[in-house]
Order: sequence, then C-alpha cells, then structure tokens
Amino acid sequence: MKLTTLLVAPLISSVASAPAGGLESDKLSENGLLNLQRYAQQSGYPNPKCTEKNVVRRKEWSRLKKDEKLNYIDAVKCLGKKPSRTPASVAPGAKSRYDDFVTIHILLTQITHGNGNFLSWHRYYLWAFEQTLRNECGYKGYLPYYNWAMWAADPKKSPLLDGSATSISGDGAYVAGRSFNCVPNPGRCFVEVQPGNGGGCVTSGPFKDWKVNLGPIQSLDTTVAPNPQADGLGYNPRCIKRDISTQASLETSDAFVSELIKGSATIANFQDNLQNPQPGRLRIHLAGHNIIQGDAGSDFYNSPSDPYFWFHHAMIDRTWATWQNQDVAGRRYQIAGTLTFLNNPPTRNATLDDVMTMGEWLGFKNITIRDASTTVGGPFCYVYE
Ligand SMILES: *[C@@H]1O[C@H](CO)[C@@H](O)[C@H](O)[C@H]1NC(C)=O
Ligand SMILES: *[C@@H]1O[C@H](CO)[C@@H](O)[C@H](O)[C@H]1NC(C)=O
Ligand SMILES: [Cu+2]
Repeated sequence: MKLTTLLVAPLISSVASAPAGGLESDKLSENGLLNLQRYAQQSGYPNPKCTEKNVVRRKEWSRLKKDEKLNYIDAVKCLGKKPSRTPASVAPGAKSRYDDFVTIHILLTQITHGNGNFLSWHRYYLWAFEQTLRNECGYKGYLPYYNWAMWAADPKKSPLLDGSATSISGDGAYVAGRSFNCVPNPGRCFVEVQPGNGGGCVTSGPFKDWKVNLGPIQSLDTTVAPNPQADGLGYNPRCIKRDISTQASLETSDAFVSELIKGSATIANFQDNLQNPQPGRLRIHLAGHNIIQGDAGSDFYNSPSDPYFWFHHAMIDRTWATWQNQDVAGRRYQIAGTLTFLNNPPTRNATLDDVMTMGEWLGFKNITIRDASTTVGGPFCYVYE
C-alpha cells in the first residue's frame, strides 16, 4: 500500500472542514504534507521505525473530541500532581513532574532561544512532554496545538481559551488601573501591549487551582512576589495569571503566518521573521506568547509554567514544519545561528551534529539537531493536520 493513501487523504479532508475555512496558512501546511509524501515515497522515512501505518497526527484543539480534550486536561493535571524528580538541590521550587519540564526550560533558556537550536530544541521538548503525558499520565492522544490564525480576531472565542470545562481556563480576573507591557522588555520597548480585560488569576475552568511554582524570572507582570532565589528556581506557589490580548493575537493572523512561510527564503530569514521583534512589530513567536500575557505567559524563562505554552509552541513547530515541507530536500537540514541567545556572549555557529539535552531528570536521551530536523526522523514520527 502506498503510504500516501493513508497519510494524506485524511489530512486533506480535515483541512477542508476547518471551522475558519480556507486559511492560506493551512493550505500551505497541506501542500507541505503532499511534498513530504512524495519525498517519503522516493526516499523512505528518515526514521526507519516511522511508517505510513504508525505516523501520528497532531490536531488543532478545536478538532479534538470532548473526551479527547478531557483526557488531555486530566493528563496535564496528573503531571502537576506527580512528584518531581529534579533534586531539591537543583530546584527546590520544582514540586511536580510538570515542574521538571519548567525547570529544564529555565536552566537552558540562554542556550535554546534566539540561536541555532531554538526550533529543534523546542521540537524535542514538546515531544518529550507529549511522551511523558502518554507514558506517565494515561494520555491516549498526541500533542494538540492552538492555531492562532483561526482565532486571531478573538482568542477568547477559541475552544482553548473560552473558559469552558474543555478549555485550559480562559482570561484572568479583571484588574483595573494597569499600564501597558513593553515587549520584548522595558529596555527594548518595541511594542506597548495594552491591558485587556483580565490581568488577575484564572478563577474558573479546569486550571483554576493550578499552581505556578517557579519564577518569576523575567515576567512582564511586576506585581508578582519575587522568587526566594535569584535564579528563580525557589518555591513560589501562585495562581495562573492571564490577560488575553487581541492586540497581540492580531499579529498571528493568517496573513502574517502565510507571509512568514512564503516570504522567508532561508532558515536565517525564517528565524528572524518569526522571532525578532521590531519597533511596532511583535512578530509571531512573541505575539503568540503575548496572547495570554500575564505572569508566566510573559516570562521568557518561566513561560512553560502556564499550560498554554505547549499549544503555542506546537503551532510554532507546525509553522516551521510547514516552511520546511515547502521544499523537503532543500530545507530539512538548513541551520543558522550560534549557540547563545542573540549571540551573546559570542559563540560559534551551531551545527547539525550539536547535541541537545532534556537534562538528567526528564528521562530522555540526548539527540542531535540533525535528529530533530524533521518530524518523521530521529525519535519522531508525527505530522500536523
Ligand atoms: C556563521 O554563519 C554565518 C551565516 O551563515 C556566516 O556568515 C559565518 O561566516 C559563520 N561563522 C563561522 C565562524 O563559520
Ligand atoms: C547530554 O548532553 C549534556 C549537555 O551537552 C551533557 O552535559 C550530558 O553529559 C549528556 N549526557 C549524556 C548521557 O551523554
Ligand atoms: Cu522556550
């Protein structure tokens, strides 16, 4: 049997039934999957254990069934209750298995952002989270994503953030009298993101009792009690705060996502267009983070503390995969950037042979950037619908 029959046919039908209907960025994704299919027909899957029979599909949250959503929510809450494996000598604030993931992100922030492994390290990080939900907390599905473009006009209407029992909770409680947030930070105030109708704790929905235990480290919310440790790894339990921003989400519209994919000729262009804010422009990576703003949401180091993180970064990963799949052979192994955030301090260029780690306590072995250069190579075997 041709792998294409199984791989692509269901994908096209699901794209065609998208509630928002006919997004250009979804058509680019679909076109990329057709390219990937043609490539795999000729050359096989880069991960020999990945076949047409077992390749899995990551779906937009709105396309999960109710019981699938509840299974995902339960599994994340389960990780939030299981004990941490990170030693207290490393992170006394890491109280749960979920916090083990937050901790490794905090520890590696400076060498996994604005550099040559930002995309590949986060691809591996998301997969490790997905596997842990499945292996340790009974999740039966695959990592869902949040397609910002579908909900850019009003994220509070998205099934992910509408506050319902099948959402990840919605906006924070309204806090009056707040000023704008400077993004990316007050020292480089490229965009003033204005306050929305939230700002306080999430008080309803599945994550109303969720505990953010680590940080803040570089939160734009300056009202949060400081962490007892300078490195942000001390214990500082508090609620999820959010302030859903349509100003930010409008920069993740279909036009912006499509332009990012079509208008980036090289991986260096793609990474810059995705990540580097400019005066008046958040760019998609920061815009997606700032859709929820808040304490954890706006914190460069601590952003995985809000379960929204995984949905946003899965969409980043999907967008990268879509860009790669426009020219499978030509783009798979493109790499640009050094080893450090904005090359500060200056370091050599990253290479495909560089090793990436999930640390000692998550339970995943080191892989190379090359391993993470496709969603159907290395340890991976998934595509995005
Ligand atoms: C690093 O990569 C850049 C961009 O591709 C290139 O111009 C530069 O020469 C490289 N540096 C080294 C030391 O190879
Ligand atoms: C994994 O990579 C990290 C970072 O490079 C390194 O410190 C660690 O020793 C490696 N672990 C193994 C088992 O090779
Ligand atoms: Cu990150």
